Amino acid sequence: MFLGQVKSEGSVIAAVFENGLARPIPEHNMLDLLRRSEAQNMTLSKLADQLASRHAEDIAPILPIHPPEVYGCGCTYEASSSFRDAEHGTREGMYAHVYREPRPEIFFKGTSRVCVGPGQALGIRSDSNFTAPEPELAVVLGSRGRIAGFTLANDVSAWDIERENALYLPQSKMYDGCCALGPAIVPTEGIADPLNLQMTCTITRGGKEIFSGSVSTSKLHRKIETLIEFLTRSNHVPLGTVMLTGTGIIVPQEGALAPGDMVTIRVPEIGELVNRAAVVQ
Ligand code: DO4
Ligand code: MG
Repeated sequence: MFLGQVKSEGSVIAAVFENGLARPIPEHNMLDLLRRSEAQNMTLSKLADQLASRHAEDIAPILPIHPPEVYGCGCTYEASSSFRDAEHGTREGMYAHVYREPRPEIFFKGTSRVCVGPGQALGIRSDSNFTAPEPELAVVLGSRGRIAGFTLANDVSAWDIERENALYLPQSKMYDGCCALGPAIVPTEGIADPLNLQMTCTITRGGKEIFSGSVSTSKLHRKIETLIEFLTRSNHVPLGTVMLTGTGIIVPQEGALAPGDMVTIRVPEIGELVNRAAVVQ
């Protein structure tokens, strides 16, 4: 089942997506639905199916959830840590250390304010010359770190700013439009093995593909439960928090995002997240 949100008569409401159409869930947004599924001890899929209108409408999906908090995990794939060590000018092996050690890298990515949904503009900082998409599997958390579902994320980041100095990481990671989520949330019960998903990413410019990459989530070097355990240690994240699990696809400098570029991230079991890049002034 594909769950998400739509805009209807000026309000954001949850919906079930089927065959390109939406079955709205009146009087609930995705956070309400999550809360209610826990209160009623019912799976998200069962509750959504029970509450969704029988009448399917042609309404486009928007941001599938308005997360109160978003976190990113880093250097969880070898490709990300070795790329960053190779190009970074500061401490040798800093990223390999994080890849290897039991404690993962986890950073605050922002709130729903910086998130964009399918079809919305991804941000490029006005002071960055090398902003890259980071295609990632994202986990939607219920209360007490329970996995409620999975979605796709683009942890778009200003790599030149991160490269200049490691202490600039928050500026490379957090700004308007820095996190795309969607197109839908697949409830936990709908993904047999989150560590066996094939992810692809393409960037097209003027209709021409300038980058294409892929990775299997089997290359994720951590258990998702371990990432959640560190995230929620002494940090009681609220229901609806989204955690990005790190990128395994690295875009070369030639693929640095330019305004108008279209970024597509795809996992067949979750869908296709498509966003156009735009400079944020
Ligand atoms: O330390 C830099 C961030 C790494 C990251 O976001 C990733 O590996 O996905
Ligand atoms: Mg990332």
